[in-house]
Amino acid sequence: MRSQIYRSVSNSLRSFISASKSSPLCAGRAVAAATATSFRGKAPAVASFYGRTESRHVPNGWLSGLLAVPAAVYMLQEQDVYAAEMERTFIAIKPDGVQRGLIAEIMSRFEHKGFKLVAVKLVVPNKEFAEKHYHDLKERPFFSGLCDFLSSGPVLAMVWEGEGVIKYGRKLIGATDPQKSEPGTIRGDLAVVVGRNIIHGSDGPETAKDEINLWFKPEELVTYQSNSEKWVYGLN
Ligand code: DAT
Ligand code: MG
Repeated sequence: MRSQIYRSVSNSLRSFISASKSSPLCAGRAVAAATATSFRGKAPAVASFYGRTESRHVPNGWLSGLLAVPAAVYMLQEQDVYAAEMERTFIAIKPDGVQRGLIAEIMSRFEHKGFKLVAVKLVVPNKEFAEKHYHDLKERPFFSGLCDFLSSGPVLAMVWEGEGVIKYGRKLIGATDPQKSEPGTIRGDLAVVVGRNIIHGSDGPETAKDEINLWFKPEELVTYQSNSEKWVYGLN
């Protein structure tokens, strides 16, 4: 939905741009990287627009006309505009992953993929908090032991942002039981048994929202534009 709105805004801009194509505005090289944010407390979303124009010479006489054009329109000139629909997901390295020195390894997999870290903190949750986090599993026989374990030591709580990060984050993590996780996944490469599977990741948009709100205050989420985004996102 958001994506459609942004695409339609982009399309309008492009129509405007092509209408003025015969003017000397197709000049210069520019990279447009405008980030529209709509973080009102609990429902974060970011849309980024990236694009590129080709270099051309600008005859001097055209300069005054050029200055009269709104910068945003100028920068979107003849560009392939990419409207990314950003999501955020909650990822936690459990006490076993922290104690085994796997923080950097795990974070790098998300980072190298192209996802963006927007919140991180090291906390020792108490058992009541762990029970809230795993509330959907309270009927399971392992529930109490699981909550004891999560509250037994430091947990690295994180929020990662990117297009498709909720679903793809789960792919990076791998199957719940490391015996069934594919090699190449975090659990597949770094864990052996289900009771010590080192990492948690939200399993859908609703849980992502709930878990981010449980572990983080809204002001702990950092909205910023990463330098690499213009290389991670784009259309050809
Ligand atoms: P996931 O963490 O992949 O979302 P889940 O939500 O079903 O998996 O379970 C939460 C955690 O509970 C899981 O990471 C490890 C533990 N767990 C799941 N099934 C288990 C089992 N059969 N025995 C012991 N622990 C289990
Ligand atoms: Mg789960």
